[in-house]
Amino acid sequence: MKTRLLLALVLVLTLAAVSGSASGSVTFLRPQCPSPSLQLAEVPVSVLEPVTKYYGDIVENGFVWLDTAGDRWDLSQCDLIVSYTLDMSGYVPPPMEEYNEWSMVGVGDPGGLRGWMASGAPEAADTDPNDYEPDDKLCLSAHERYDEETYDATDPDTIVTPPIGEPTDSYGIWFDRDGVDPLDAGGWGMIDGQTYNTGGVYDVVVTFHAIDPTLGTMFATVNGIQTGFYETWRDDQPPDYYPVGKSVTGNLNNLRLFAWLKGQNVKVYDLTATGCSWAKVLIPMVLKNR
Ligand SMILES: [Ca+2]
Ligand SMILES: [Ca+2]
Ligand SMILES: [Ca+2]
Repeated sequence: MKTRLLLALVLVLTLAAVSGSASGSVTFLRPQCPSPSLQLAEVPVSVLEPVTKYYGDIVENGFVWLDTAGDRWDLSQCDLIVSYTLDMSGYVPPPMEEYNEWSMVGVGDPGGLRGWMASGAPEAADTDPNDYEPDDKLCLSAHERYDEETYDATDPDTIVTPPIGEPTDSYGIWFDRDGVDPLDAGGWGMIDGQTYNTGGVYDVVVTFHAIDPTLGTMFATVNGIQTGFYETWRDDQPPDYYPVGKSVTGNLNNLRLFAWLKGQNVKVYDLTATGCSWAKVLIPMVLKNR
């Protein structure tokens, strides 16, 4: 009896072994060890060499951030140069400054708008093709420091206190759309098509520069003209302070370009920026399971 039971048990075990090996279904359960897994993570990647972005034309009034949400300009890596052609030729506001609209092109950080070129045409309605009289005004502006009184940079790394000079005697801020008289045309720095006879069209270049991560400067040219201020007006000599710029504060490693066009028919063409940028990109990251 014992012999029969033993044979039956051997037979069952043998059949089980053959069946398992034939089907390949025999598995051995073991405790699972922690294993790493691949996941996508969003990280900022810097571009250390200057790159150029072309944003094209802006032909509608309104505010727009031009860089995508994850793209930022980093002044700690290199200067940012913003250029565009401003066309105010179709904009003639009523001849009182409070009716003029100011357009803006510049940079902001997550805290708000930081530095920009403001442009308007407060004197365009009152014009004389045979005399030098201002029409259009282009002035660098910073957060809560909007006008000529707050120009305070004498070179990209030098900020002076108090700000520079008498702002009413300026060069390179006011422009005449039409002609001037011969005496004015012979004055220092008077250039046909650049300071007068502009037609209301301006090639603007603004260079943003960081002194440290939160303090920098901006300098502009308009139709190739640098900005300056006289202590006492003289039409035969360059300005006493020339070129001049304006300080800018903010998170200068985290800037986005913006435009805010106001005024009927005001347009911006060929908006372009060259500088060092970083962008948030998705890259595979090995993350350890706990
Ligand atoms: Ca004029
Ligand atoms: Ca004129
Ligand atoms: Ca005028």
